[in-house]
Amino acid sequence: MPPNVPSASVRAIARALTFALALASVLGPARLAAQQDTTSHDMHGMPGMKPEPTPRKAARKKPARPAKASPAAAPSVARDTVPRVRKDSTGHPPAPAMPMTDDSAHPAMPAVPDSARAAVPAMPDSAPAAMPGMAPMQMIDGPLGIPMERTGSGTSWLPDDSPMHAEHVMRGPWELMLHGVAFAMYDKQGSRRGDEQFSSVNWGMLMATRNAGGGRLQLRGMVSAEPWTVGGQGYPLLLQTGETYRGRPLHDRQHPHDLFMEIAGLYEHAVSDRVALSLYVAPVGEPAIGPVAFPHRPSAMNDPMAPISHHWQDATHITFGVVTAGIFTHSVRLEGSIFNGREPDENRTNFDYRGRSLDSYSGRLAWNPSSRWSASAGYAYLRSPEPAAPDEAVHRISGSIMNGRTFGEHGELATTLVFGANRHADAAHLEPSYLLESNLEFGGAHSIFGRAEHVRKGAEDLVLGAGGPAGEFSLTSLVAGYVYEFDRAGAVRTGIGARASVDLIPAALEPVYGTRAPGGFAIYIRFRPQRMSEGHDKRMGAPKTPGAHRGHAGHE
Ligand SMILES: [Cu+2]
Repeated sequence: MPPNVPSASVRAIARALTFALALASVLGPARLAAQQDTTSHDMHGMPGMKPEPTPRKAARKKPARPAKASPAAAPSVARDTVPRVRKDSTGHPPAPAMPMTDDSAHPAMPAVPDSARAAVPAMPDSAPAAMPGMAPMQMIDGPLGIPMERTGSGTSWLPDDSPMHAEHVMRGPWELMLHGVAFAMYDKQGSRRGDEQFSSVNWGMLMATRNAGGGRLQLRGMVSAEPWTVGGQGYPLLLQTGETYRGRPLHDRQHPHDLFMEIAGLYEHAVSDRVALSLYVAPVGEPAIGPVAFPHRPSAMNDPMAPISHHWQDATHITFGVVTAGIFTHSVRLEGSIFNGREPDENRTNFDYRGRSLDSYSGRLAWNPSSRWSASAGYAYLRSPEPAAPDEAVHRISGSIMNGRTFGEHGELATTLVFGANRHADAAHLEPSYLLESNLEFGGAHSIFGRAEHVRKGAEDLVLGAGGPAGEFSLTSLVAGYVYEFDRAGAVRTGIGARASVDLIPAALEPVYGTRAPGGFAIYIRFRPQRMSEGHDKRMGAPKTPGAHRGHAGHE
């Protein structure tokens, strides 16, 4: 394929560089502060956080709050009805040696002057760098003892053993968590419908959680710079379809995500020691439909690119207007949503409410039978998802199975299987899609991932035009990738990755693509927060040195 016209390439490169610089300027101070300050951890440099004038002093003046969870209560986590503050990442009750407030929370790791560090054999180089993530480690679990790790996109559930990559700090009664990822990538897709582009796929999310009114309140804000760092026509991705650019449906490109990906509040409250209710209100958010959306899936964490079945499975993760009510036990959750069923328009920085109402609905059942597994099944009626065909309603059914586990010091394995199908209201049959993806982090610098998809898309989806092939086509996409994390010392982990894909398409599409096996590749730099905890079973496991299981920076 010929490269883009030069001016477009230059613009794209400038965009990528601007973004990389902005990211560096945001993350740089955080790392610096983290390395210099071994006694406290606050939110320097995090987007959206206004530093308090005297954050540490203010925090120190607060009297120590008594621990809510008594040692006797800890083993019966699943029976707790009131959300509790989990005092360390092992799930053990706070030991006397580990008071929970302020500076004294680090008795096991006193601040050691730089000059002295080398002389402390018991504390390898991980100690100083580990401290930033190791500030008073409190996590506000949900009602019924459901761990924070289960939090997926919207109100979806992940396996409890899914590791969280996040920054974390307590501010008074609030637990603040910053999640996110940023990729700066060069992407080249082959064949007649391919293209190449520099872009940055990215998102950041701030979650503020606190106990309130006998339940747990969580406020979320999630943003993406993709309207600028990817651009309105999206990045090249063969066989991808969905949404529009300049009034025309996109094909072979993935649209950028909106600036506002989520603005939502979630309140959960136990009504007995086994049952709790939840209410999710989101000016921008995700209705209860399908699997955990791919940006939040541990199994998709190292892959910058979207699944080609996105609009068959989880594309509703950005919806402008959602209300979801749910009832759940420790292992089962049933939810219903009403929402604005229109997909985001091509103005990526505004709120898409004009002329819209909560005209669509969905229901979903989620089941976490053990800490490593999560399954879901859902149905949605989308009244008018596409502006180009406003009279066309869509029925969507979905099912998913996720597995997550950690092993060794830092190893993790996450796998997701998804089924999602659309039926247009005027069509008699379903257009199905299947996805299987996995991410394996060996525990050191190396990670591998893969994704296989099979989806049926119509000529209209693929924008084949009046003279092109008609009907429906079975499309297969195979992806493999590798990430080498070369900077593992700080709060932000930096890796370099590569991703290759090959697609298998029917003979009818050969005239369009020029081949039956079009392919593509991308190389990229990936930034993400360090891993926050070692997963649920680790916390419930044998006692460890307090703090030794967190932050784990530097040493492998
Ligand atoms: Cu999306």
